[in-house]
Amino acid sequence: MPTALITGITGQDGLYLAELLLAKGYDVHGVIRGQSNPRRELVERLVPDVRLHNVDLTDLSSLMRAMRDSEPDEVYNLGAVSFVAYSWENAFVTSDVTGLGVLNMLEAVRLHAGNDPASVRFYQASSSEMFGKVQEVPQNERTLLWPRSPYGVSKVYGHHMTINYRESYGMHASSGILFNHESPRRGEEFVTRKVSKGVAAIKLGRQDEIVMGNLDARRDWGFAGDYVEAMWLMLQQPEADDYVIATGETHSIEEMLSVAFGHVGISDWRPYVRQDAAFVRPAEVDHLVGDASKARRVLGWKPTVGFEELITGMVDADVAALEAGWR
Ligand code: NDP
Ligand code: GDR
Repeated sequence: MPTALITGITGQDGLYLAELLLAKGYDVHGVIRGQSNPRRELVERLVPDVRLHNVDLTDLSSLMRAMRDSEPDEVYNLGAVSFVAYSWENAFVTSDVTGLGVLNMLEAVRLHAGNDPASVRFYQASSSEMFGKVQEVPQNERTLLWPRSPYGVSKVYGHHMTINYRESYGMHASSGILFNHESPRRGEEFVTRKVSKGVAAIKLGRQDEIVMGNLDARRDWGFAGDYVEAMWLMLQQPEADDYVIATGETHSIEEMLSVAFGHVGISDWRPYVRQDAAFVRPAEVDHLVGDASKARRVLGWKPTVGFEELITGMVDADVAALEAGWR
């Protein structure tokens, strides 16, 4: 039975990845931070077979202890301060966790693996935010990186450090450059979930409006369940490498609003959406769209959930949760 260690187990992707690996027969370990993490109960309920370790990405010794106690064949580094807007107000902590945290994890893996650096396979959760002010459309693995936020800059650091450890030490370290992926488990601070939850609450008469930022931005949105499959596929390859994972389709925030409101029978969303400068970012990434042809060719990966199905599914899940009194 292979063993995997996941950082970021309490997040959207960590939960889907844990479910995927457990279904494949892995022994799954997860790291959880904080002395009283409010999401521990969720992890214990959804994936009770995962063994949890108290670890923080900023603390190398705690990572080394988790490596020693779990003895993983595969490490998935999903932990990060991941909300782009927050990263301007908290640039140091973002750099510490999302940037230097990757170096800590790579060092823990390298030191644990000893004379056989490739014996532990490593996945780094890189991001389309690294393309930022896009230098070509669509973006692929060779597109010049031009990050536009402290989060994006931190991810570029982690991405290059992963490549550097692969090249310097012969580690089996892969970087997945993932475009936005969503699900009913998405954090409520992100735009798709903010909209799905807001639309559900408006439909049920519990909220009057959604207050938002830039409605012109476009994103390449896929389903998180599909994207964790790509992470696993990367670590099954004989050679480590970097892959863009995306749908290749973009939609604007306005289109997303139209689909979400349309699904609950509201054809004109404009009276329900108010823009507020508080949600507009100091710098924006406007035209992210990924070219995942390498992943299709080498990994045999392709997305299975389309944009409308993704958004309407999220609205349905939020309506059901609100009606059931879960949220
Ligand atoms: P989430 O924000 O849902 O989860 C982030 C995870 O990181 C949480 O489990 C969080 O734990 C953990 N974390 C934060 N700080 C620390 C720390 N100091 N030490 C240990 N763990 C920490 O992110 P997603 O699941 O959406 O994304 C997973 C990864 O993929 C992230 O690295 C993200 O940047 C990256 N990514 C995500 C994309 C997406 O569209 N979802 C696209 C591209 C990349 P806690 O519960 O304690 O806060
Ligand atoms: P993003 O996701 O920044 O792409 O990062 P987010 O959903 O936060 O924003 C997407 C776009 O929507 C615009 N927007 C708003 N965003 C939020 N959150 N709230 C609003 O009210 C709002 N109004 C408009 C934003 O300006 C932006 O253009 C996500 C994260 O998961 C990262 O960790 C990951 O690396 C990238 O996706 C790929």
